[in-house]
Amino acid sequence: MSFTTESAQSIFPDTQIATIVPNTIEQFNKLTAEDQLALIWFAFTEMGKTITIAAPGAANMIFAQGILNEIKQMSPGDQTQVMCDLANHTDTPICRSYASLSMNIKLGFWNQLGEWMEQGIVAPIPSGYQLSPDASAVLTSIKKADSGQQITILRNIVLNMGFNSKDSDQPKKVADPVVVPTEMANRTQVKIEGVSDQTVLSYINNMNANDFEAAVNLFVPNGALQPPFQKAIVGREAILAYMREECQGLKLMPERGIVETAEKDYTPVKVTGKVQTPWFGSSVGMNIAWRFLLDSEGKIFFVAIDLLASPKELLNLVRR
Ligand code: EQ3
Repeated sequence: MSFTTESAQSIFPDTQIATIVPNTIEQFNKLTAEDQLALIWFAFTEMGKTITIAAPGAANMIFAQGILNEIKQMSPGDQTQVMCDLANHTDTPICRSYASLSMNIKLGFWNQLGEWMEQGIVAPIPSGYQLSPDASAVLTSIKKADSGQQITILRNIVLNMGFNSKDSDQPKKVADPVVVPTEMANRTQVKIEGVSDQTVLSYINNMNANDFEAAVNLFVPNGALQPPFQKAIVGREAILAYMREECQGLKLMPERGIVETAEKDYTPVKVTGKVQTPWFGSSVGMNIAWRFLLDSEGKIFFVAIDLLASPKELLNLVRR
């Protein structure tokens, strides 16, 4: 019997993932829209003391410009209503447009609104806003999380806002412009303590060079990639589309790993290290594990990317 995408998920079962992320999001989703918006504002103000956010280039923001300008021209009451609608997933034209934006443009949209809220161009969270006890408890959980976990919570919340429908009134999905891979001569070559496998090294090097086609060619045709807290994405085409949307400008910094002896012709490899997102650069290093399963030809059959529960997990490379 060989591996399936399903059974591959249980390699390195001792890996401790950051369950604080889905748990906090679940609690957050039960709050009122007003509490949700105020809570993110407070969480951001708190985080902003230690980390800075890098605004995306103007070219990427063109697709959100229409709704941003519309909001800018509204009365403060209407601006607050739009933000509540987004949090409530209300069916409005703005909520539909928002849902069609790519992940990076959604984040850039809120980043712009946040700046305008600070400048008084968009209605701010009323000063003296009192969070409900439930919302305060969620804020306390967010404060307890490490910075990598905090930005993952915020990103996932922002990503789910708006209104998505399959009907014909739903605007077409907007993709980020495709970036050109780094020239061969300028690419970095990582070293991983304990791992010299060429497929694993090439995967990391290609991802760091934004060469997603080369990265995806390292997979078997029906290979799978499982992002943190998500279902596995199966097949080269789907993985490539995902990488183009989610992986531009990521910096993968693997540190160490372990290659297990092959089982049923498949070799499990676990690598741990840090990942930086272009949004926060070197001010936030997420603690990450990659759990690879390579086939007998050295192709990637499966890779799970996990956000780790604590930095201690970076050293958890136990054999089964
Ligand atoms: C204005 C304000 C503050 C208040 C208002 O009331 C409400 C809102 C929503 C506000 C604004 C919020 C803002 C501006 C939020 C912005 C959040 C941002 C920029 C979050 C960015 C997070 C990025 C993350 C977590 C990236 C993680 C990437 C990872 C882990 C990548 C992993 C991968 C690797 C390593 C692979 O090998 C394969 C692919 C994969 C992507 C899985």
